[in-house]
Amino acid sequence: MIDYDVRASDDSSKSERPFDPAEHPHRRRNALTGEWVLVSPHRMQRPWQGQTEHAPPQTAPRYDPSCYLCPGNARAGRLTNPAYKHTFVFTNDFAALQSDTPNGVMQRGRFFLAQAETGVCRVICFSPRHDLTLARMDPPDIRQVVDTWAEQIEELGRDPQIGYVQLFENRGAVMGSSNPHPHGQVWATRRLPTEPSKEDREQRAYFTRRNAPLLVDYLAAELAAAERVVVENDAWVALVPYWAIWPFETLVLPRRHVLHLPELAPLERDALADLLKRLLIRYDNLFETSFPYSMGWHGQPTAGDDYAHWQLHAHFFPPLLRSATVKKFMVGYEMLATPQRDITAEQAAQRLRALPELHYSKRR
Ligand code: H2U
Ligand code: ZN
Repeated sequence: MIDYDVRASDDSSKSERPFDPAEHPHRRRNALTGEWVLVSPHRMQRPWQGQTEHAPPQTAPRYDPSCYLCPGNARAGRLTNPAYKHTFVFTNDFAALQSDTPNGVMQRGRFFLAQAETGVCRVICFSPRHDLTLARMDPPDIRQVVDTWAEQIEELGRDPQIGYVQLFENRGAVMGSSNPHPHGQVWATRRLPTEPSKEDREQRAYFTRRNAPLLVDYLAAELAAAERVVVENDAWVALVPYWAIWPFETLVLPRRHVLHLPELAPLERDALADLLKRLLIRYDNLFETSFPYSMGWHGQPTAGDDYAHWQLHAHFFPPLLRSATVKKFMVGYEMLATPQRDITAEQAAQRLRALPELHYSKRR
C-alpha cells in the first residue's frame, strides 16, 4: 500500500503568504456552464520550442475566380452563386444534418442508443469581397451581417421541426476554416446541443434562485469590478470572462435583457456592428495578423417559451497565445482533466484594452 497523507504534506508546505489569484495557481468556476478552469499565472515565463503556425498571407484579391464563395462563381456542387451585393445565404452543399431524416430511436441493451437528428445547415457569406474580414468591413456592412443572423434565427425558428439555431464563424485556417472569403455557418437542430444545454441548465437554476437572469447580474458585477472589460458602447460590452479558457477569449453581452438576436432594435444592431468592429480590430492588432477564432451566438432555444432565464451573448474563442504563430493547444491535461490557462483573464483584458482601434494595416 502506498503510504501518504495529503493533509500532513499540505500542512508542512503551508506558508504564511495569503492566497493571491494574480500569482498563485487556482481554479475558477464558469457560472454559465458549471465547469472549472485551472489558472496558473506563475507559468507565463516558460520557454517555447514547440510548433509554430505559419502566419497566413496578408494579401488576397478582392475577387478570386477559384473561390466557391465569391459572387458569380460555381460551388463544389453544381450550383452557382448569384452576383450578391451584401450577404448571401445558401444551404450547405455538404450538410451535416438533413431535414428529411426519418424520426426514430434505436436502443440495443444498455450501451447502444441512437436518436435520429434532423436539421438544416447553411453557409452565410458576410460580404461579396473575398479580401475582407469582419474586422475590416465597414460598420454598415457588418450591420447587414447582424440582420442576416437575426433573419436566420427568425426563419428557422418558425419551423416546428427545429428547436435550436446555432450561428457560428470559423475564422482562419488554424481554426479549420476552409476558405478566407468572409463567411459563417448556421446549423439548426431539433434538439438542444451540448453547450447551450449546459448554459440553459445553469441560467435556469440561477433564475429560480435569484429571480434575475444570470448574465444580466454577471455583467453588472463585471462593470463594477472594471477589470476584465475590453470594449463597450451604449448597448454592448465585450469582456474577457472571469472563467475564460482560451488566452484571449471574450464574451459579448447586451446591456439590457435580450433573449435572442431578432429582438434587437435597429440602434442596438448598429451598436453591435460598432462593437464587433472595435473588438475585432483589437484582436487583429494584438499580433498584427488576421486573428483566427471560432465565434458564435447563444440565445434562447426556438421551441417552447419558458426562457426568461436566457440572455443573448456571443463567445469568441481565439487560439493564439503569444504571437501570430504560437497557439494554445487543448491537449493532455485539458483533454483528460480540466482546461488550464497561464495568462490570467485580467492580464488578457488589459492587453486587449490597451490596443489601438485603428487597424494595423492602415497604420504607416
Ligand atoms: P468553414 O466555415 O469551416 O470554412 O466551412 C465552410 C462550409 O462551406 C463547409 O461546411 C461548405 C462546406 O461544407 N461548402 C459548401 O457548402 N459548398 C461549397 O462549394 C464548398 C464549401
Ligand atoms: Zn454561450
